[in-house]
Amino acid sequence: MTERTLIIVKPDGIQRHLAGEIIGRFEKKGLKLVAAKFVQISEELAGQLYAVHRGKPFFEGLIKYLSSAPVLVTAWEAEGVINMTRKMIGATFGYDAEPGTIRGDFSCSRGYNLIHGSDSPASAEQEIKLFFSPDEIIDYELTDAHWLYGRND
Ligand code: IDP
Ligand code: MG
Repeated sequence: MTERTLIIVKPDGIQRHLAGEIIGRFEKKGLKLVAAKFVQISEELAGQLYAVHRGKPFFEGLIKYLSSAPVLVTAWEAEGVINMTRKMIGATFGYDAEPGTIRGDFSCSRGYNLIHGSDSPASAEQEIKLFFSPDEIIDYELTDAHWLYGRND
């Protein structure tokens, strides 16, 4: 079943000129970009995105970090997109993330880990709603869908 996920290039990703590199990985994988916006998000919105972490010792710092500078917010669509993108993103802390993953290749930090990706269909649906209205999510066909998603069985 087709799924969607919310991917955010966080402030350090933009400041470190890695937005193209990060987005390019998902493009080359064959995922379908369905929404995008470049914004500086408020502390309130950052708090909504990270509501599950409220009360944890790193929460205040996390909110300040995410709202401190612009971010690139995107939504992607594909069957199994959440699982695929979480694997491509890698473990939460840059120093733990495997080489070949985005965090493993570009981050050594605990909290400054370049990218957010939804972790379940339920959180993806909720998170996408925080950033995009339904008319900002574009319905279109990729011309190479046959070659990207083809099956031989
Ligand atoms: P995830 O981004 O891999 O899903 P979560 O556990 O959902 O990781 O944490 C959300 C974000 O909070 C992380 O991406 C990271 O930026 C930050 N964070 C998580 N744990 C810590 C910590 O122990 N110290 C500082 N920042 C943290
Ligand atoms: Mg998370």
